[in-house]
Amino acid sequence: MKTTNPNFARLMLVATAFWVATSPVSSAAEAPVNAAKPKPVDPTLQGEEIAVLTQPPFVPPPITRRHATKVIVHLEVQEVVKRLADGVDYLFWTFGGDVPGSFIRVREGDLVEFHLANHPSSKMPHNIDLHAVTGPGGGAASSFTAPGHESQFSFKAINPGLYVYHCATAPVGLHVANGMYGLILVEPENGLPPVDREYYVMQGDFYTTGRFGEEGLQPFDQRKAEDERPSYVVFNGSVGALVGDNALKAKVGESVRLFVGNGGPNLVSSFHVIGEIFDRVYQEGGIRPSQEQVQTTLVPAGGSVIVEFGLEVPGTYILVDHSLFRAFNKGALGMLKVEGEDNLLVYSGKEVDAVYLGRQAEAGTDAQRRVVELEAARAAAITADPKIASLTKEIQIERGKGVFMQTCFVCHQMEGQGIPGQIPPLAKADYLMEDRDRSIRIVLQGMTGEVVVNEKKYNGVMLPMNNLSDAEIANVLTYVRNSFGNQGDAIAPDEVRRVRAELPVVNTPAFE
Ligand code: HEC
Ligand SMILES: [Cu+2]
Repeated sequence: MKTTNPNFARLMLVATAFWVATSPVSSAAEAPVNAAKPKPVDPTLQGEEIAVLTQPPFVPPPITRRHATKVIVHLEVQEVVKRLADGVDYLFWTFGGDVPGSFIRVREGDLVEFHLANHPSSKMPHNIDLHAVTGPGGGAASSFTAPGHESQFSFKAINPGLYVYHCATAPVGLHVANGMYGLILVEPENGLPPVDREYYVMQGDFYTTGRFGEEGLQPFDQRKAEDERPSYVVFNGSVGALVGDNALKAKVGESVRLFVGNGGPNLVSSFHVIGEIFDRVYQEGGIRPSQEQVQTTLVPAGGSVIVEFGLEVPGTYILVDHSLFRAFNKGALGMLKVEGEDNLLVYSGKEVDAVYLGRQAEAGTDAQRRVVELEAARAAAITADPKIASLTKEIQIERGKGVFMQTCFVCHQMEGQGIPGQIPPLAKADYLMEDRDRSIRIVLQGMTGEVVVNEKKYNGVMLPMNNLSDAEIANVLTYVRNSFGNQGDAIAPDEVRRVRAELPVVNTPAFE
């Protein structure tokens, strides 16, 4: 039976697939751009088509053709703020707008013409390393793409299997931690055995300054990433991405194939479906079933697995990383809802217990979403009140004084007077007062090079202080802007958060 998916059509990124009768491989004479490097003609290729890409949890339809072709893949990198959990946003870097990136499906022997675009609104250059590519860097060197640009390279899919792709731009760990990974399936020449449903699930670990569930736009935390202490471990890019209304669906009697990836960047997944046994496991994403009747299978970081199972009994099956604190406390939990007739010969019992699922069961409910909206509205109403605003500023100044006395005064001195010729003053400092965002950036990023403050030149080094929280930076700047003869306004933690998010590498010492 063919894979049938009712939601499939509306999720296609590129719904067109077409054939061109003429030879797909242009000769050197027809393509003057490549004149210097004539491409050899591949006699095995017939025709040309545009790849159908899908967003998770959906998978493009199985390939039915029995010959190789030229497949054109268009993938666009987008840097987008999206939900990581209820009330928690994160600036994701994505292949195709989602985490994980769009699913790519080609056939063994195909020539893949890859177009990687980087949206003009991106702040960072990106590239792609496909583990399906045979060649240095897996395409990374040929696909380095600045914002607003597009790169093109081609590769022959000579190895069938389920492969991870990811960004490999330095610092690689950061790009992958921000969500830059996905799966490409190279189907074997004769295809995979038919099943009723196929889905795409990919695990990833996320490192935010705030703890799990701490609200607001959360910046990346370099130290937690180095220590491999994620705040979130999730399937398909967010807590609850496969829960409730977003659960995977199937019916009793059907067979299901999951293409499971692990983007990491750090953790290995112990992938398990509570209440099911994998009839077949294609270990590590290889193309032959290598094991049968498996309970839990390892998915390496930067690796994958294919699992297949039949469904005998209706109910809700829970997908987890069986490292259980990840599942129940950090988000690595999804659901497969199976409808159909009870089969009392196989199982009789009550539905999945809500207590067992804990807080994950409620993720994504309307009530929770509403509470987040109301809390945001309340916070906005409070800050809009001028009396509260001025009291807030007084509190910030007092708190900021504490930060200054711990952190800044050693160099800038007690009265902010600085040290002549070495440390610029903050007292009555024109440079400080000129530009709010710049002063935030100086604390986050540090400062070097020549600077003129109150008509005197300085050329020293101030180290970044990005280990201070948004609130601490807002408070210390509010303090200096309202002390030592300066007359200024308050700087809100939200401004610091915004500036920090605009500088995604700020927490990341350059690795190159
Ligand atoms: C290790 C010494 C040191 C510490 C600690 C330090 N600074 Fe600086 N700061 C400097 C130096 C040196 C410069 C000038 C850098 C240059 O010349 O390029 C500077 C420049 C600045 C500037 C821009 C120039 C000006 O006077 O307006 C600001 C604003 C500033 N620092 C704020 C802070 C704040 C706020 C803190 C505490 C959170 C802090 N600094 C901690 C050494 C330090
Ligand atoms: Cu990247």
